[in-house]
Amino acid sequence: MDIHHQHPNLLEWNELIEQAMVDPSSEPILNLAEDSDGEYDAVFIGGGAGGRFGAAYMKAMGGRPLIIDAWPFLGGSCPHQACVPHHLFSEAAEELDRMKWFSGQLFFPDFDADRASILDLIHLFRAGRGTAHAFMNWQTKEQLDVDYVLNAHATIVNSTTVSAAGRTFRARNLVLGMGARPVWPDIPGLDLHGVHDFVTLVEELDYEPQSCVIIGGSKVAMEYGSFFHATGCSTTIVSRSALMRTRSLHHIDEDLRLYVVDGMRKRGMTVLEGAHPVRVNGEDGRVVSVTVRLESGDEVDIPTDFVFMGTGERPLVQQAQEVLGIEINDSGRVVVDKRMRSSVPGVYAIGDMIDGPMEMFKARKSGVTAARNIMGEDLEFDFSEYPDSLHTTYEVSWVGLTEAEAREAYDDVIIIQMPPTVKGLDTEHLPLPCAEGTMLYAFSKPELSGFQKLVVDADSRRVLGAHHVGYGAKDAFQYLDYLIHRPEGLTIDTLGWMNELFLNPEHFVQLSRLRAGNAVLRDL
Ligand code: KPC
Repeated sequence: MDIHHQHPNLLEWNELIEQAMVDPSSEPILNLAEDSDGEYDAVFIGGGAGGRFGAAYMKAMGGRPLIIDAWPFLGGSCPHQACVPHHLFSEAAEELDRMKWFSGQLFFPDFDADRASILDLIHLFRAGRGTAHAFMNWQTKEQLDVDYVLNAHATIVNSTTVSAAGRTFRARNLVLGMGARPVWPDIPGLDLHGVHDFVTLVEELDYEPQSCVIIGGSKVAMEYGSFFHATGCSTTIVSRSALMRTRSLHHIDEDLRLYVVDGMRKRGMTVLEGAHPVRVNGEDGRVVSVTVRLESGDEVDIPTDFVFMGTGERPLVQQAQEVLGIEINDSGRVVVDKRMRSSVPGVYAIGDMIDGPMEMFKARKSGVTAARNIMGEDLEFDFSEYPDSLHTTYEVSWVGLTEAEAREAYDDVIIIQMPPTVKGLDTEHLPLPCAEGTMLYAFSKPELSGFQKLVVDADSRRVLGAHHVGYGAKDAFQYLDYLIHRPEGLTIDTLGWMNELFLNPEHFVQLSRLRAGNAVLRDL
């Protein structure tokens, strides 16, 4: 179907995408300019965040990009199965958590677990995700003027040629952005009905789980586990590593980690660290329990009707490996340099195909980095340092060094923290920190009102790291990241002289100002 001369609105796009999704024999969707027989500057294989942003940037610079994607929509897994549903579920988890703590108090009704349904939220997501898909297609065509072929599998012929939708496309460069898919370890019983990952959850869940065992200790495990548990689906996490101590997360401050994991336990979740899943057991083809070897060596059977896999993802590298002989590292990711160039000349890789966090900023910026290098710029993208976050029933955000890392690297480190660690202070009853989203907790259940820590080098007075559990502060960490990683850094004096918006969630401004007058800095 050639839609280049048509201009579907969002509703029409939505219908077109929906039809393509339900009909496996549906035609490819072609949005190709008249002169599309010419050579492209790059074919972006995969129109997820990396491919879409890379192609858009290239077009804006006067280049000729083409995106090819097997799905009938652009935007990739984020709006379809990954970050968008996760954010919807995490927002629901936050609301449900508040409703449970305040059940029958103030203006809150009695909490009704029957109305908190995982399935309802999945249906809500499935019914609504098409609007994001439609917008991605509309924006990329009408506003960004990028050529694309959707609903078509791309076959790599060589490093300058790709075929799709019965056509052959030539390009000076290929940019590989085919994304990643969840990977399951080799444990007996994973073929039973009732075993899901974040993809099959939104695509296939067909019953309301009553309890859940999560295998793995990843961000996904913590985030989805907190959501399931908040709906009343009693959840156990089985993790080999201590939570938030997996290799994929860096700069996790121990006090922040303890506040987060204790908070999960306080809400009734079972967190088994140092535990190994042995097998998933079934009856009549359905999950009934999981056998787990505990840290002690004892084996226990945990009854459950639902198993959720939070054991990580692997990129889709097979075609590039077989056809191009591209170099892959031990963790299955494409090896690239800081310009996103792979081992094959003219072939770039971006997003979840390469090492580093499987996060949006890396996907989009790696796509843009590939595009700008292809267009002749000499641009490096170093994503070894970045701000990070996850959801439990809280927003958890962090950037820069932990207290322990800072003490290793600097002689004189001070900590600004709320609640402070002072023996005998009885901080369980301290209504601080309080800010957006924690005021009700602060006045009713103060120990639930969050945690924050600022790590400062007392000699240079520079902020080295910031760590926060609460609400409303996550976006500030984008800017804290920028400020503290500038060559001149961010001093406690500059931070303490910012114009805070009353009880700003990070609180760091007010607390920094209380100490900035000291010639010799001290903890607070
Ligand atoms: C709707 C939304 O912004 C989340 S999906 C983003 C996909 S993309 O804009 O291609 O990064």
